[in-house]
Parts: sequence; C-alpha cells; structure tokens
Amino acid sequence: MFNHAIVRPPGTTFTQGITTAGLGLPDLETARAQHREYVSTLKACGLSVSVLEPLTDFPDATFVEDTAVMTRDWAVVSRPGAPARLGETERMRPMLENRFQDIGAISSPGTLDGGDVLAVGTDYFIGLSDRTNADGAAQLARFLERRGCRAVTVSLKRLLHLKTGVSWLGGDTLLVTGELAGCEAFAGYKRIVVDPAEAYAANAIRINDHVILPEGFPDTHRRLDAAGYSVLAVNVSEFQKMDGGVSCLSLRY
Ligand code: CIR
Repeated sequence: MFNHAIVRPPGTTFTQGITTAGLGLPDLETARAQHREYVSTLKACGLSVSVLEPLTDFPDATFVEDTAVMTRDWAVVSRPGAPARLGETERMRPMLENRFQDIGAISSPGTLDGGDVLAVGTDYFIGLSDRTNADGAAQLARFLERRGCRAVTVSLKRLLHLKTGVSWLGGDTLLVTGELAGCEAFAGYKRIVVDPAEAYAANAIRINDHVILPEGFPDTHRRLDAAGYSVLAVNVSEFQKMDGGVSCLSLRY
C-alpha cells in the first residue's frame, strides 16, 4: 500500500540528458504535459503527490527514482552511477530529511541508482549494472538486512537498470522481459513475460489497486487485463526517448 509519491517535472534542459534510445530528441512541452498526466494518474491510484521544482542544472533530475530508495519507515539516499547525475541527491536530501527519521546514504566508492532496486515485499533485488556497483549494492544490502529485509543481487548484461526489465505486480507475480525472463533469482515467482517487441512495457508500477503501464503496448496491456489487473496506461513517449519509464518518474512510499 502506497500513500505518497515524490515527482519532479522536467526542467528546461531536459532534452540534454543522457540517452541511448535513438528515438530522437523529446519535445519539452509534450514532456511537461505527459508529466502532468502521470501525476494525475498517481493521484487516481490514491496517492498524495509532492511536486518538486524542476532543476535546470541536472537534465535527468525528473527521473527521481534514481536518487533514493524508500519505504514508509526509512529512506536511503543513493549515489548515482552517472557522474552527471551525482549532484541530484543533494537536491533530494532536504525533502527526505523532512519526512524520514531513519535515513541512510550510499557513500563512495559505492554507486547505486534507485532504478536498480526492486522491492518485492521485504525482498529486495539489486541490479549490478553500469550504474550500480558491488560496493553500492553491498552498502544497501547491509542497511536492508539490519531492518529485517532480504537483499539479493542480480547481474545485468544489457539493461540500463534492473527495473527496466522487471516489475513487481503484487503477490508473487513479476512482469519480466529479455535477459531477466529466465533469471534464477526470480525462479520462485510467477512470471508474465513481455514480448521482446514490447520490452519497454516491462517497466510498470503496481500502485494499490492499479498497474500503471506505458501507453502503446497492446499485447502487454491485454495480458495484464486478462490476468485481472486494473491497468492505467499513460503516454510517456518523451521520457522513453531519454531512457526513462513509468517507475523512474516517481518515488513512492
Ligand atoms: C539516465 O540515463 O540516467 C536517464 N536518462 C534515464 C534514467 C531512467 N531511470 C530509471 O530507469 N530508473
């Protein structure tokens, strides 16, 4: 059950962020409109949403998920693996210090992007990626284990982040794609495998009674409908152009 979300609309430098998508430059006004729609969708799921100021000095700062890991009881300030994003955490920290008493932080030489951390109840899967190194993962694992949670690392080959390729749909069901579909770490779960042609739709978020899915992925949408999920599709095309998906745009607790 989530009650709150933190988001940050794209700033004027948004189109200068990091991308490998090869889908062309996003349109800033369209991105802003899509972000407003995304916030409305979070509210439709029952969340109160804190909207932070856009940051012009950090083009990727709209992808707030990468700056922290949190539950309602604690938060960990991350340490993003992309040098250009390192400073984003200091802009998130005051908000976290206002809300959480139990706060941890990843320190050098550790790096960790929140997009690499998938919570499945109290089980945490931590992707080892170009952004999250073993030291960062080990620091988070220690923090989690002291709070009664389990931490498991998953090595990524091609995916940007762990949650680019796997999402928790609630209960014991995961939505997975590509290199994660046959991953040993997820063997104990029911898996809905996304068609490679719709790989982007593997990044979805279960929020209370709904699953937020990117718009434009009819096969995945149909399969989630058929499995009984209440799917809310949002158009995030401009964020896809910058390698971001529906999870990256919010921190939820
Ligand atoms: C980046 O490369 O860092 C951003 N352009 C996209 C971050 C996406 N975040 C996420 O998947 N959690």
